[in-house]
Amino acid sequence: MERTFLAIKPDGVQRKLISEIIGRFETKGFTLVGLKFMNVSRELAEQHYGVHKERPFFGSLVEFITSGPVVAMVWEGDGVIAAARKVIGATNPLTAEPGTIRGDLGANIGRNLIHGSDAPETAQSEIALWFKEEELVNWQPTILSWIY
Ligand code: RTP
Ligand code: MG
Repeated sequence: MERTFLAIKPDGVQRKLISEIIGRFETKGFTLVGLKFMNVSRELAEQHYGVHKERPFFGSLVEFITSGPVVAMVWEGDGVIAAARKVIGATNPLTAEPGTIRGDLGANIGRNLIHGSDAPETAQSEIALWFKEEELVNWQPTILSWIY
């Protein structure tokens, strides 16, 4: 089954939105297989956002993601990579659709609450970057037969 990497960014943690955000993926029907509350080192931040290295906002992006604890997660489900991006909404919360996390709860492109992997390749590399294999829990909730 497909897996994706999601992280509640420091603004989501500071604004006490952890349960609100996690709840949206739980109630949707996806399965949590990895979860940790952690500070992000500069090295991890620079690797995670390496694709944006040449962009003007790279420095502030790294500053922000290392500014306080984040909730790093791996979620599992059919089509979860693209579906989670839909649940999250567009990068800029000001244009993100109502009903999405960013559309409902955010107001600033630099403070958009949550990260989600954007493709199968990035999901795979981000999961490997943030989690050791033994930190992931291989399980299937029995309720799954009611969803699939
Ligand atoms: P993320 O990687 O955090 O899930 O966000 P995303 O895919 O929706 O957006 P991406 O293009 O990957 O950009 C990464 C983060 O950089 C910040 N950003 N600022 N023009 C700007 O000022 C600008 N563009 C992007 C956002 O915080 C975005 O989440
Ligand atoms: Mg991205």
